[in-house]
Amino acid sequence: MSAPTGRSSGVARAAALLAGAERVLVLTGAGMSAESGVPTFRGAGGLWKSFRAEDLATPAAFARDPRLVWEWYGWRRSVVAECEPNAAHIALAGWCASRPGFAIVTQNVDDLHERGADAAGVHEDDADEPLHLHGSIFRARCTACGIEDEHRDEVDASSLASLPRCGSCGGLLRPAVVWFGESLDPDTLEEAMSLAAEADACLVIGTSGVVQPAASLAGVTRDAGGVVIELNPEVTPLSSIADVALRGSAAEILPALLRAAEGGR
Ligand code: BJW
Ligand code: ZN
Repeated sequence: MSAPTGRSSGVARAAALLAGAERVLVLTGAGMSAESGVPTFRGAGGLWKSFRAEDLATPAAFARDPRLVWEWYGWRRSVVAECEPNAAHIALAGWCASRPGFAIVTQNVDDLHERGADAAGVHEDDADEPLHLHGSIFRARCTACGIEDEHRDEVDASSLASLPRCGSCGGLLRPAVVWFGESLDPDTLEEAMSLAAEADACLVIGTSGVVQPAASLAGVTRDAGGVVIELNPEVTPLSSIADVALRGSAAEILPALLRAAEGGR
């Protein structure tokens, strides 16, 4: 039989690299949730095609018009709440469970990795929570005292007076996400950087690889001697450092890739 070519050989090579890895960092971006129905940011149909980041995803935008920003996040929360984890979230959660060296670091502010773990029947003691580099759309932080907590209540953004307020000090709450120009939570970033440096493999799924510092994690693994595997239908700036680049969708390719990796252990 001749050697496999094209996508199947890419999957086999990537599976072999994953099967040989003790520690794996899985870095996910908006493409991971695209097949669940969550809009991505860039590219055709992306949020930044219809909305200006400067008006909605910067501290200055919130200072200028918190009602507008909350209205947009309220809409996005309702979109995510209607979505279900896809086959990629579920397969990934099952694969990472009970493997202490495997970690998910996500740029996504949705909760589909967590719900994917539920759908895969993963017990919460068996897997680390994913690290959310850019925060969570279902958490809010007080702009006055800094207290942050889960916040899933529907937001009434019809007026300034109706916006959510801090239960402790009465200050205005804001979405607990990381906007452009804001620093990532230092502990979360430090943990992600350590995981990247220690990883034998960094599996990068569904990110355009243009937003820093998240995009630099794959390079940290590579510089420390690990391999990089990219899964994305498009070429990205990270493709050039990928040992294997799999071109296709996360829900289509990831379950098969992880099954193949499991078989090779
Ligand atoms: C599929 C698929 C399928 C489709 N299957 N795949 C160094 C150099 C240059 C600039 C900077 C730098 N350091 C900092 C900056 C500035 C800035 C930045 O990076 N700008 C660049 C855009 C130029 N970074 C910051 O401001 C960060 N803060 C920071 O660094 O603080 C210190 C500092 C401050 C100021 C100056 C210097 C230092 C914070 C970044 C915060 C990003 N926030 C957002 C919004 C979060 C909240 C919210 O959701 O509302 O995070 S922006 C948006 O982009 C969101 C995402 O997490 C992030 C990344 O997007 P992602 O996930 O890659 O999605 P897309 O849409 O871009 O790509 C989707 C991909 O999926 C595509 O490739 C598709 O092909 C693929 N795909 N379907 C698999 N089915
Ligand atoms: Zn407060």
